[in-house]
Amino acid sequence: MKIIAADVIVTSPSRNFVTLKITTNDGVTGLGDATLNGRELAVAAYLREHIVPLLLDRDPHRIEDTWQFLYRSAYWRRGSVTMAAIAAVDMALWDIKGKVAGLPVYQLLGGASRTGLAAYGHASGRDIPELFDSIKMHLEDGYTHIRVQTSIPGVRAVYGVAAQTQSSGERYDYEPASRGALPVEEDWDTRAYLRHLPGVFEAVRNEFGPTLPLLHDGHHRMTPIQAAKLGKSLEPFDLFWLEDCTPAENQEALRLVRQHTTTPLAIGEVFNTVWDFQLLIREQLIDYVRAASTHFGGISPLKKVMDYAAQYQIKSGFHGPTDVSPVGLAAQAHVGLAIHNFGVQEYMAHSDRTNSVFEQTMTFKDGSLHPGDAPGLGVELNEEAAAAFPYQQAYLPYNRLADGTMHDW
Ligand code: KDG
Ligand code: MG
Repeated sequence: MKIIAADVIVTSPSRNFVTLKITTNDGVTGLGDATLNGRELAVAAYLREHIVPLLLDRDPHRIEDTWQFLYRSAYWRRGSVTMAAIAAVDMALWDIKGKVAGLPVYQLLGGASRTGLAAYGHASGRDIPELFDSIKMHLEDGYTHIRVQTSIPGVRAVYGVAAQTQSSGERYDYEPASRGALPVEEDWDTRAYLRHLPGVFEAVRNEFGPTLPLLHDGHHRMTPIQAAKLGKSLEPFDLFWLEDCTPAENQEALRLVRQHTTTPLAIGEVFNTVWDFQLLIREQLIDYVRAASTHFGGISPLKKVMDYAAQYQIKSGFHGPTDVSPVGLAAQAHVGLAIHNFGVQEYMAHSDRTNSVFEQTMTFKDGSLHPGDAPGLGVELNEEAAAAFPYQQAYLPYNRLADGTMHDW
């Protein structure tokens, strides 16, 4: 069996997605997600110009060897563009292997360790009543775990907070905040945030009781001591996790945070490789691995990092916002179903338009996500539908402090 074609498809049904489609001489096809939000075309060019020519005539069954070849032969290792491109190849080859075997990918990874995946949804509100409505709506939709993000007095727009009131069944996408030639500028005030957030969680606990697993994303905005203070002040509200409390570049910062708080920590959505987690796992500085199959080199390294994490009782919490395509989401759902140390899956649900382009076997029922039992990943790309939605330039927003200083978004 050999690869005879590899095509890169860029489509924007509700947002931009980059998909790699590999075809074999037997007519089997496999899909991989290569979407890098805001920098999509860099990955599309990397694939088209530098990877597709290397794939032709290769044996699609040699997944590990192809991964190592693409990683090592580039010499210039790691980085989000390179790793998203390698991820797409890895996923597409697992998809093909599953189709040839007649098995869903999770069966090839060791079989199901559970009946389905617990998922968390994104509740948000510009004030407490709106936040409560959003939490209720997510509970009605079946979510068992809820991420809580709120506005902050004095700050105009905050990451993760829908700019409009949400009603049941209606989706929101805060990323990118707008499409167009330039990214949108937002503002930020960490001290106001640290003062406001504990009261919000207190109100949520008073309203929804002690048992509901609650999550929060700090989106890389705090210094180590600020993160430690937040973790400590949230302890009475028993969070399931506090995510990205500090910027990921300084991993040693987590040592300081850990010394001060027992609030569980999740980190790694911007990490690209297994090596990025080495220190954090070995020193047990985190509780959840936030990698996404798409930005992390695919299914193969995701399984490896989780096997390493298992030795330290660290669990998965794979990154699943809507900028991870249905192909990327399926890829990590197969991993999540198979591994023993699954924690929770982030699940925002894609728009109907996205789902009309990516036809899927994935289901979300009674709070449980399942990738389905079709051979391979369980996603097919409707190329005719995809062609109706051409690429649109889109950027993520960015932050400035009151005095104009750039800050992490
Ligand atoms: O493209 C950026 C998003 O993937 C990121 O901001 C989402 O932080 C995020 C999350 O936890 O889903
Ligand atoms: Mg996040």
